[in-house]
Amino acid sequence: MQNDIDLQETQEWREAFASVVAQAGPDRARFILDELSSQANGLRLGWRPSAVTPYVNTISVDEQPVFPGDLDLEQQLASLMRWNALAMVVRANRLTGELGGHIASYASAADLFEVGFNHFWRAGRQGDLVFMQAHSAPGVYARAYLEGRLTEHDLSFYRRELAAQKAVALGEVPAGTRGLSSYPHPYSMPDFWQFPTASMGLGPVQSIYQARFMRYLTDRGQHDCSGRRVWGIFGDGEMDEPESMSALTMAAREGLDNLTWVVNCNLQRLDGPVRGNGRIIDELETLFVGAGWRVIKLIWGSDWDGLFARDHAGVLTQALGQTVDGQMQTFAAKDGRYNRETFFGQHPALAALVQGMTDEQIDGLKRGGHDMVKIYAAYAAAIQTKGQPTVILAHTKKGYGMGQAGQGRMTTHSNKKLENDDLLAFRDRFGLPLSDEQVLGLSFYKPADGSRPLEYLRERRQQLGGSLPQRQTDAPVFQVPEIAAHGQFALAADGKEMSTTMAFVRQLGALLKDPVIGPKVVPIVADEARTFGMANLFKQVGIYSSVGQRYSPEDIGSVLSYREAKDGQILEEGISEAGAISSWIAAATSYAVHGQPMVPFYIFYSMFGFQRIGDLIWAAADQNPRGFLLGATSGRTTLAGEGLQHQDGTSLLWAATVPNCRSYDPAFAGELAVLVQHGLQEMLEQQKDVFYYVTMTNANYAQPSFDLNQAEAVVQGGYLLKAEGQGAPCTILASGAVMTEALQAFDELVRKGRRVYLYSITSYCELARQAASQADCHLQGLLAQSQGPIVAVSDWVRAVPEQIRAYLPADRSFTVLATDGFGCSDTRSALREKFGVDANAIVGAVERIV
Ligand SMILES: Cc1ncc(C[n+]2csc(CCOP(=O)(O)OP(=O)(O)O)c2C)c(N)n1
Repeated sequence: MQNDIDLQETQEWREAFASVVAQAGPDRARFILDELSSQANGLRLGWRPSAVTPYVNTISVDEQPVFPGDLDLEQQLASLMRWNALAMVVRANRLTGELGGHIASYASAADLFEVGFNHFWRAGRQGDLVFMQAHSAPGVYARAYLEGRLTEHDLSFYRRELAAQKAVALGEVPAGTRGLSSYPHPYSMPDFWQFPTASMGLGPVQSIYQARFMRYLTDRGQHDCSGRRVWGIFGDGEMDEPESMSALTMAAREGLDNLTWVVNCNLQRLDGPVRGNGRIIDELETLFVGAGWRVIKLIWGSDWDGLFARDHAGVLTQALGQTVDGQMQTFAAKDGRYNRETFFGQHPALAALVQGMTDEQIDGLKRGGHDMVKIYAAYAAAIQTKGQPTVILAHTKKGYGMGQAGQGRMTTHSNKKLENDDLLAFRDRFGLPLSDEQVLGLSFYKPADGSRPLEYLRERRQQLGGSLPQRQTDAPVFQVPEIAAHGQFALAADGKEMSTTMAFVRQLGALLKDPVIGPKVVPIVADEARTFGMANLFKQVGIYSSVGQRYSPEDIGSVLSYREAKDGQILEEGISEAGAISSWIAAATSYAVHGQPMVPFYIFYSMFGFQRIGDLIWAAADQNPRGFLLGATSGRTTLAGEGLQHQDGTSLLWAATVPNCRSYDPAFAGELAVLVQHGLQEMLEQQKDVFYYVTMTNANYAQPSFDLNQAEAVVQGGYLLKAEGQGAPCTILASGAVMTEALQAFDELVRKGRRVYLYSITSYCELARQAASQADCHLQGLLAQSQGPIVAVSDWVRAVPEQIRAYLPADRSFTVLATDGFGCSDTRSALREKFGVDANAIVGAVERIV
């Protein structure tokens, strides 16, 4: 900032501008500023307006709507939530220090939650999608308790899901009592939590794509979501996650005014301040404004209004604007006297502002995120915003109300135990109707049924459509067409050469034409559609764009023309695997979120799947998704020239660790067709909570016709492909891309006088899972059809085939040829020779054994 070299001139400009605002109004004032700005740009002054506005509320006192609720009652209720949440965590940790839990986060966010719950967040299938900060979960449970959705017994099993089951079995607690999961986990509490947020950054990115997917469903005429909104309550520290920031511009570009984020800026994360030497609210304001969001700063509570009104010289705004967050945190931790001396004592004009206020009153000055009236004003403005998403930057104190024990303390995040004095002080601070005994015994508190507070709470929720969070899973069943309708070409391939990727794309094209299932299919790509030969779908079904196509594409006359359309079906997410999987999650959970089943097929470079966005896949699994992940160009040696960053030899191992993911490595188009058919039936007809990860490759080779009698075996993990020859027996297990090597080895060994059994193993994972759970398993029956030592060859790491070792007959030796290590750039044959997975290596391995 330059020094003012002519104070008088500056003052004249100021006055002139003030008079424009006063005489001609804000529109004219904005116009003049735009004009001046464009003049400055024309003169190349190198000037840009700052994206940061003063450290005050965006919504002025005059713009503030009247608070429509019973403020006293809502504050009382919030205090009860605070207490019950705290008691739940402290109780669990008195029992055993192992359980963990958080108090300070919800303590800072309680009012932000309460205003949402009482006035904005609508429940039900036409209601809102609310992403709730994970470590504020105790507060959400506390509310469910007051609403009568959870019992005192449930609360006493916070973070003890297994103990609750045992206690019920032993009759120690009433039937129906359940443990409460640490964080929002739909998998653990399927009728309660909707969206997992425990892995920071994944809630924010998913919330954006959920909002966009609602637009997609609406624009395509699949389901009207136009009345629904997405809300997200996130932490300011969480904004450091790359995923949190990854789709901000997309949300603005798509004009997602159905999306509101509330970032709880308590200025602290786990270890300490989010920006000790800076100011997170300013930083986020710049970022979000730059990305195209509306930013509403909710910084100060109502009791500051008078101070600002008297601050004619702007010293208060200036002093606040110069206080870094580390210092602001210290002000939160210290008492009124310290704040008077250290903050207001900086300048006589500041001191004058609080003259007449007691230290207690100074201590009680609220930050905006603790003032329900201000919060209501911000939320109301957010939902009226048109054409852009909104973020509310809410200033709060971490550990609000925890006094000496935690408010603003450096260590408050992990504080889960409070001393007796602190508990009593908490009671007094929030005026809780609890005796000393109840406080020290950490009794949960619930007003009597029929009492005004509880009636009010229930009325509010009734008005908003019922309780939240709430997950529903009922959805219509869709009839899947016969496999012949979309996979006949693969079943009767008759030696035709093609890759499994080509086969899949052809099948997908056919499925898209099915009158029932076709519209439900959601093809998703992250800028690799051409790589996988999907360009024909651009024309066939179009690429979704909320604004259609505003240009004439260069290839307009081509049959493969790049066609964007408002009712386009493909989600082309650009180079964002995090975005593409988030879209996939939105589609794969649509049956639960909207009661409208959709079938997403996300086709990606296999290497950039589990390895790149494995945690999002894990978060997806938590939501019981239904859909297909297709790892194209998979395998360590099949992608040839691309080198070690592209050659995927591990995803099948990752996939095996995800319980509700069925992973497959088909070798032939017919197998792939069967798997897609079976997956569709499981998801759409039987409504099973499963999702599929299926590998595909780009190697062209002869595809045999497929005998549908083997379909069930393909699904279970493998089948005997062929057996020939006379002589000493041997068995080869092969899958996916290296099946071609196994076929060559097969011929060679037969020629050399061996009896050879060749299996196509479509899933080691499925074979092993079944073998681990039942003695009479598919693997056992399968191997009974063959004899001799077993050699497994895989384009994946050794650990993939090794999954079945423990379940093999004791008299059969088992040798694994696999591709552990880094890939490199060369031809397929060179790579297969290097890793020892080519036909020669298979023959050699068999011959070495016997
Ligand atoms: C990906 C990931 N990394 C780390 C954590 C552990 N963790 C849980 S809460 C937290 C701090 C959160 O700070 P902030 O977002 O500011 O929220 P606050 O609790 O202050 O409201 C951390 C690091 C996590 N849950 N997820």
